[in-house]
Amino acid sequence: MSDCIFCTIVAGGIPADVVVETDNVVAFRDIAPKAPLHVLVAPKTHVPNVAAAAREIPEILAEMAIVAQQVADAESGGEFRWIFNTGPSAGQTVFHVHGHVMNGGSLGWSE
Ligand code: DGP
Repeated sequence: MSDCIFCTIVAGGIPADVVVETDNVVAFRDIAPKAPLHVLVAPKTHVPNVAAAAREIPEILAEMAIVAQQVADAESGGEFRWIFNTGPSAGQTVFHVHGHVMNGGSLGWSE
C-alpha cells in the first residue's frame, strides 16, 4: 500500500535498522523503543492485523514467530514478549501487522 509506512520500509523507501530479513518477513528496531530490546517483526505483504494474517498468510505468520525467536536468541537469551496491538483503542497506530518483540529493563504487564 502506497500510504503504509511499513510497506515503504519493506520497499526501502525509508531507512530502518533491520536485524533479520527473509524472503517474506522483516524485523527492524522500533523507532521509539519502550524496552532495551524492542524490535518489530512484520510480513512484507500488507495485511492489517494479526487475525487477518492468520487468515490470509498463515505460513508467513508462522515464519514471523520463527524470526521473533531468532531476534530473541541473538539479543535476549531466547526469551521475549510478543505483542500485537489490534485497533486504535489497543494502541495500534500502524495498520500493517507487526509483532513487538520486547525484553529487558523492567517490563510491566501493561507496557
Ligand atoms: P503499534 O502502535 O502497535 O501500531 O506500533 C507501531 C510502532 O511502530 C511504534 O512502536 C513506533 C513504530 N514506528 C512507527 N513509525 C516507524 C518508522 O518509521 N520506523 C520504525 N523503525 N518504527 C516506526
